[in-house]
Amino acid sequence: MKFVDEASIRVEAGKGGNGCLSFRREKYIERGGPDGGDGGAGGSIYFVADAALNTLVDFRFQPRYRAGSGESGRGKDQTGAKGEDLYIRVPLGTSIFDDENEDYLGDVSKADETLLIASGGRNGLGNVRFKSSTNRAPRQTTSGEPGEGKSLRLELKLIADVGLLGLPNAGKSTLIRAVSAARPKVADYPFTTLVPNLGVVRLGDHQSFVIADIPGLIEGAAEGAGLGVQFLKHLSRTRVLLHLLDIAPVDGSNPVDNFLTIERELKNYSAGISEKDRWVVLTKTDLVPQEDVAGMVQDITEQIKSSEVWAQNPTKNQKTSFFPISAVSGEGTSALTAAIAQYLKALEEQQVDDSLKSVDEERKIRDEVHEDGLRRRARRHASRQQNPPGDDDEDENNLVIHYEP
Ligand SMILES: Nc1nc2c(ncn2[C@@H]2O[C@H](COP(=O)(O)OP(=O)(O)OP(=O)(O)O)[C@@H](O)[C@H]2O)c(=O)[nH]1
Ligand SMILES: [Mg+2]
Repeated sequence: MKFVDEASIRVEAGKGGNGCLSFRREKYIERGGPDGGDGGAGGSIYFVADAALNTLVDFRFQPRYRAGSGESGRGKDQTGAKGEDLYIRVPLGTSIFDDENEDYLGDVSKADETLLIASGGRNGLGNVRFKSSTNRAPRQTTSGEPGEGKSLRLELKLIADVGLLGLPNAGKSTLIRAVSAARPKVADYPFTTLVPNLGVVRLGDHQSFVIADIPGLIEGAAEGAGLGVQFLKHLSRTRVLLHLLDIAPVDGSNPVDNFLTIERELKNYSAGISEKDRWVVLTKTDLVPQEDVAGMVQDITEQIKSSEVWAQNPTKNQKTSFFPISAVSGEGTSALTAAIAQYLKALEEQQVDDSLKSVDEERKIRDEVHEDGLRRRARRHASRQQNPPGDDDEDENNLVIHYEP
């Protein structure tokens, strides 16, 4: 299963400035001749790859982009200033398509790589340009040309940074709904979630991360019981797992036992996954009297920390490992997302130094995205020609997160 982030945007490069019609007029100089300068060229629009971005969510809030127009030329043969170029920052691996004819326009895959996407309009010429031996006083100028305008579709294959796990009904889907634009179904029966959902959590301009909600796990999951195990592999690329634990389960079960059940399954399933950083999130704190929350959290925390499973948890020394939240009242959710963002940022900074291993992996992923994008494009194009618009086919293996402008 692949997760694809999409955004539709409109870009308009700047118009070229008009040429100027002017004649030199100075005391004692008669018929000074033409001196109207050229206009400035319109600004162009470029994409530039930014390693610090990892989703297209910002484009949801700003779907239109314009570069500066060139200024008109002036007398005394002065050229108008060039319109300012616009650089739009996109995550590494973003593929760009023309939204109208489905043409593939390119992608940016290395940090700071730029791609010209819409050229600024050509500048107009001033009348000084048209001077000739036969026409000493030309009144001719040309206008600046409009810049290129394009409707674009951006695509990015998303890799979840954060994975949610827990028993059915632990509140995974409710949490992802509370912190992102994802809208998975929520209900008070187990196995509400049948396929993974991805949510993009946005913490302000240029800061976002991706969180994956997978179906609940149950005892025996590692041997195939329930649904969850086939989705565990999607968590293999996440950087931190949140283990969600209902603080007061309606079935009367003990949260600590529930925690141990899931941890055992993880261990049985794969060493790789069970060694991932893991935080404990105690959910539904609004269901217990407020004055009891702190005591219960402390109690559960202590019991978990004294368990054998916890002793083997490689992240056991982290101070930030326990988060009480209520996705319904919102209590504790921003503290959680802020801690995740900070954690991911710290990891990113570390990886700048020792990322050689992941370079190959990233390249592979990008190649995949690229080819995948082309295939999807071709399919969509074919289907548009066969079917009336609106009958869009989406590859059933791709889950698309599309931000409508
Ligand atoms: N009061 C309260 N109820 C919650 C909270 N979070 C989830 N719930 C309820 O718990 C039930 C299960 O929530 P889901 O988010 O569907 O749980 P899930 O972990 O996604 O469950 P599965 O998809 O079945 O694995 C629903 O009835 C939710 O309304 C919370 O913070 N407070
Ligand atoms: Mg769910």
